[in-house]
Amino acid sequence: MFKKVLIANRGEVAVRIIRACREIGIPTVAVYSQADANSLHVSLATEAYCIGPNESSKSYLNIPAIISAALVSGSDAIHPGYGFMSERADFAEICKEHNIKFIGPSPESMQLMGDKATARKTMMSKDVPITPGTGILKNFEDAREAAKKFGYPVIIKATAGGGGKGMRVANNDNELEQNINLCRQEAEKFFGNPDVYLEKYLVNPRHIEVQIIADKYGNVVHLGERDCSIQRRHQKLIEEAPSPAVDDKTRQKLGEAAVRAAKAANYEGVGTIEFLLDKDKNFYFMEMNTRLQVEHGISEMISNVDIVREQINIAAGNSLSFKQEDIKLFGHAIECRINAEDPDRNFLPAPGEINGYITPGGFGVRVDSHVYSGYKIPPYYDSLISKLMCWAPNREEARRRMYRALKEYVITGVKTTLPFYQDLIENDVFVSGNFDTGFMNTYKKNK
Ligand code: MV4
Repeated sequence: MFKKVLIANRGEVAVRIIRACREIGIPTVAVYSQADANSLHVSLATEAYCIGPNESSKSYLNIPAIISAALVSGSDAIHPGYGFMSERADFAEICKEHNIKFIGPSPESMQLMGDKATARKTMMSKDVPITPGTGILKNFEDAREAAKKFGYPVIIKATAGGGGKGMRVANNDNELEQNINLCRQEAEKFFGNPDVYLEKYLVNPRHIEVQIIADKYGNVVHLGERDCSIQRRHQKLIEEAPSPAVDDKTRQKLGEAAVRAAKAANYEGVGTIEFLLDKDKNFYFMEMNTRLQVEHGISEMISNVDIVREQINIAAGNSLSFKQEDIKLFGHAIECRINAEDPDRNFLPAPGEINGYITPGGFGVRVDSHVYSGYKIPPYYDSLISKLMCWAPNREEARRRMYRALKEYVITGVKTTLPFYQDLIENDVFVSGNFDTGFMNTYKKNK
């Protein structure tokens, strides 16, 4: 096992990882920006190093500072959490050069999945269903012919994009030409790679993702799916596991496809295969997230697998401690991402000092957070305060437990999204479970 693990992250995920390390018995190293000196991850870790000023670019994205902290502290592994360095193949490579284990997949798997056109080709070769689409576009004529074949609408995607960045929908030939040009310009500017390709555009699908875990010996196990359809501008708001739209047969097929996808990428570690699901229960590979995800906790609740503990174990070279047939999914879990944002002002970030804080509790309730009463939410990073997760034997009981927990939760001093969720959780469409990625476009708060 590792001697010491450095956590190259902040906030609730840093706390989550420190807790897992402590339970395994590994000393931890926190790194923090000046703005985070009073953050919980700093006090919970065995040691802590300030790695730079407030801005992420000078601290949590500052590779020389992070590597220096790892070397000075004698850390033999770095956990990147999510965001920041978590999907940076170049960072994983630098870790390797310094004999530090990057807790995640190899730089090669990250690169393969980071390029969407290559990822699609890889999936196709392993019979993982993908949406009808093209390879990298060579000229406009090819694009127009492909669009004619698939039928409008089509979506133009930057091969270097992902998570909703670098994509545009086109409804006719005119929009196609315009949007290909815009998409190429943006892709060049943001990713340094102008390559784009086309896919047939699925209108309001569900976003379904499958959690997988792979060890370095080629064993891959999935933990079922999460439904993340309720999102706003590609920010997930509420997630649940299992999906109300996935029956046992579809779950089996999704799981098997996800395992094939991970094997195709020669994947090691924890990862997520993202699919779109249409009304006829057809699913299509979208992308693979080669990191621990924010919403991993709801999969933990229904599978009883400690995903972060398992992730660290695998990175240390151990084999998976269970087989697919050992995984029995039980019950239903829902997560609300509680943010310091004003839901009445278009979710405008609302940093500031939390002056009162009472968390909900009780059976089946979990709150993952780095905040406390008196904590000042800095304006420099994302505004996640906590993840409130509720488990129950079935969806309706989990939903009612979530309603109860949301009503118990007190956060004062800053505006939060708690009232938004208290309303959403009672919404008829949400109650029915019959929603898709278009949900937030039609959802209106009825005051
Ligand atoms: C799509 C799509 C429809 N058709 N691809 C957005 C995030 C990225 N992972 C893929 N995305 C989409 N790709 C085809 N061929 C619709 C989306 C999409 C979406 C996907 C999941 C959750 C929310 C979304 C919101 C808008 C668009």
